[in-house]
Amino acid sequence: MNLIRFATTALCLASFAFGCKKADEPAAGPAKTRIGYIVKDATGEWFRNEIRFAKEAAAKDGFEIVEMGATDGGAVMNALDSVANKGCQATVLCSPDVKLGPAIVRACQEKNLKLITVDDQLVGADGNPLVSVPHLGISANEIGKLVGTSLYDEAVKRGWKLEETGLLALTHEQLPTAVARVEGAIAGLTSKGFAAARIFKVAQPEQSIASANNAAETVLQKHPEIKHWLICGMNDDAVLGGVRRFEKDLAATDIIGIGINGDAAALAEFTAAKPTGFFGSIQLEARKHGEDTARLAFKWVKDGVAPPPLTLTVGRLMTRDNFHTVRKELGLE
Ligand code: FCA
Repeated sequence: MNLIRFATTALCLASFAFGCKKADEPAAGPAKTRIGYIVKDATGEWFRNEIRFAKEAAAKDGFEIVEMGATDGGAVMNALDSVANKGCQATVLCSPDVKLGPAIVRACQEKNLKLITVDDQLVGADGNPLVSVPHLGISANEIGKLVGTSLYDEAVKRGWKLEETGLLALTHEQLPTAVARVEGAIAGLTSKGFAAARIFKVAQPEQSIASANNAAETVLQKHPEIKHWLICGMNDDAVLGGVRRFEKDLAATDIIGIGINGDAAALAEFTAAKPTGFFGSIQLEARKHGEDTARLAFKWVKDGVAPPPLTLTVGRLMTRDNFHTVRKELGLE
């Protein structure tokens, strides 16, 4: 009898426990919010970093990133389709062609996809920035100025005669941020008294090391009278292309190149056994770009809070002397 009572009680308890467990199980809740992250150069280090930091933010805050690369206009349209089909209600975008602005905005409206741009701001038919699309980018002109004044300071430190010194400015007119960076560098340099007559601009048609390398060639051939060279461009790749070409004909000590981004390629220059012509890079806030754009998009979807229309980030000069410190302070090491 006792045994039967015990067994019955045990059974009751077991079923009670089982019942409780069932009641405790979370009801199949909605899937996590998904945010698209579409970039013009999915294998490029800058963009790998941005996506890595976006994913870190997503993991912390409980949402998901759907990443895609898009190297031309057609690919951007396909990527917008894809992220919408995968359930994203918002996407971050760095377009390979900023002039596609109005078409991109239309496509996002049709898909009910909220849009934030990162790095490269879209422009309208009139060539002006599309201010209706929230954007997070760099303060391109200020960062360029820092390049220019830093180039000047280092030339003076090396005791170069300014009459024998030229600036190779690698330009990329299709992209407003690239224009603003290079114009800023030129403004920074001339604000210190550097002669405009020894500023040599040349266009790099593509955003690549090879394209900058070819462009640099033409300036080098035309100006044998210049003994020392300063080099600026839109980012580390541009300046690296210029530096590598000039190093073929000149001693690395006669070249001061300062890039922008703080890519691994720049760090490799700083750790090379002997100093190269690539003197410095402006370290940008890669973590902020990735994390903040992803979080702003998430908040927009989840809480209906629209992102600020424009956020501009700053940069810091780093050279072989201080790059670890700068990167640690920015949470990059
Ligand atoms: C542009 C450049 C990148 C990086 C970013 C902030 O997209 O292509 O290299 O500088 O702006």
